[in-house]
This record gives sequence, structure tokens and C-alpha cells, in this order.
Amino acid sequence: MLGTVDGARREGSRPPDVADDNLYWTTDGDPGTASFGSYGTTLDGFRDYRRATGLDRHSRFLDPRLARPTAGDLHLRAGSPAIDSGAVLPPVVVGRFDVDRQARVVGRDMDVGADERQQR
Ligand SMILES: [Ca+2]
Repeated sequence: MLGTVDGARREGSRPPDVADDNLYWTTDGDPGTASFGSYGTTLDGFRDYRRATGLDRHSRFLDPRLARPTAGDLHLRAGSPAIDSGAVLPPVVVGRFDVDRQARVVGRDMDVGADERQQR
């Protein structure tokens, strides 16, 4: 659940200045086996990636509790660590609606990712 930084994409030669407050997960749930691509280099392991890049200081590696990811349903289930833990960004950056064209903020804060869980 990582967004892109337009400036970094244009630059193309260095990692983004800011990547933080993300939620990462792999199908095996092991942060040590996660691979992170960074401008031609692959870094293995969540801890090593953060150490090498200085990015994602406050990001977490947790099961996001997606509804049915193997069926392509990436909605958040109750108890997801993504709920109400998104970075506070203005609507001009994230829009007013989530991926389902529903309210972008429900509850205390924005959820991490494209979906905003509508049920409380
Ligand atoms: Ca929320």
C-alpha cells in the first residue's frame, strides 16, 4: 500500500524524499522475506529496506485484513490496522472519495490505502 511521489518519478535517479505511514504485507507475513525495489536496486527485508533508504520510518508491516485478496476484493475487514491510521492529507492530495466513490474519511481519521471502511 505504497503511493508514488510524482517528483521522484520525474527525477528517476534517486528514491523519493518522503515515503512514510504506509502499511506493508506479504502473503507469507514475514517482513524478512519482503523485497523492496528502489531505482534499480532490490532490498530484501523490511528492516534492511528502512535502514538503507531512511524511508518509511513510521510505516508498519502488518496483515491489513483484506476481505478476499485472492479474489481481488481489497476492502478492509473489521479490525484492520489500516483503519483510521492513514496520514492526514488534504482532499486536494487524496480526493474526497475512496475507490468505491464513498466518503474518504469515516471515523476518527482516514484509512490507509484506497478503501475507506464505511462500517464502524
Ligand atoms: Ca477511517
